[in-house]
Amino acid sequence: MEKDLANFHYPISTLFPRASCEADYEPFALSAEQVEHFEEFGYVTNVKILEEEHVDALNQDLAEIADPNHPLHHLFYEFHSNQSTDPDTVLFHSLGHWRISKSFHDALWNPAFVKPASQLLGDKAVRFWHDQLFCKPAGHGGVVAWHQDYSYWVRTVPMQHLTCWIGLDDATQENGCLNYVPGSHRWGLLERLELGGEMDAIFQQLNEEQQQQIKPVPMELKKGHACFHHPLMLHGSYENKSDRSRRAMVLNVFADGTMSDTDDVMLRGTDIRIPKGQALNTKYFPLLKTAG
Ligand SMILES: O=C(O)CCC(=O)C(=O)O
Repeated sequence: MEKDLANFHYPISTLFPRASCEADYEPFALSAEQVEHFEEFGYVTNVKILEEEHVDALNQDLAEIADPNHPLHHLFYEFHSNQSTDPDTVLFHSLGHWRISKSFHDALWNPAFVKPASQLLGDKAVRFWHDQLFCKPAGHGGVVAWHQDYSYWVRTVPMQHLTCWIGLDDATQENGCLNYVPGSHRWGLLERLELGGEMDAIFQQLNEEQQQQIKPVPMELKKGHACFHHPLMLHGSYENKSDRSRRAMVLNVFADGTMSDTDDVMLRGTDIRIPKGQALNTKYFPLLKTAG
């Protein structure tokens, strides 16, 4: 019988280095300048998270779980083989693969990820929220429209969330890398829109001053490298018309103590519920690192 890996709240393979005390995390710490950059601009980039062997293992698992006939397919929270609203382009997007693949499961506890995450959350304990895969095939990869992550997460309070985007291919402007609008994390919460829809749709919600400040910065990154962003950072990515695929894994976390603000389903595509006012601390939201 195949297992639901959500039942394991620790790494189950030897793929990633292990950290059992604060000193083990230190080699992976961000510098004070990197943390300041995050606070000022809402992001920090070019953080190495994965070695070549990790990227290879993750890409191998990705190829297996992308098959809708995979025996554990029912454990995905969401699985969109194409979330693009443009019939001529493809955007693969999934959530929940940490329950299915050992390498994606163990990547949550990778100290190269959790140490920077805890620093950017103010040295608080880090809890897993959910994972995502965003893959754009060569030639006809679709856009991810400009958006703020927290606009999809308002059922969780307070806002103390963080996103880590990790390249599983080299990401460049040609193959549709992620783009940020630095400083937009101070613009307040905007309305959520269709992720695979019209690229610039959200700009209609901005005032004139904000519109003038839209100077997107492309996050060109070598595979295995990451950028972290604030939950209100305006971000999106353009089409992939190149001859290279652009695969990425995304890890979403929040500071321990984050609570449900709804009695409805917490994660779309599941029946996972946390009563309003209670902390998200059940088996679907494992603790990844204590405060440090
Ligand atoms: O991979 C992309 O192009 C979009 C990623 C994204 O929206 C996110 O990390 O929140």
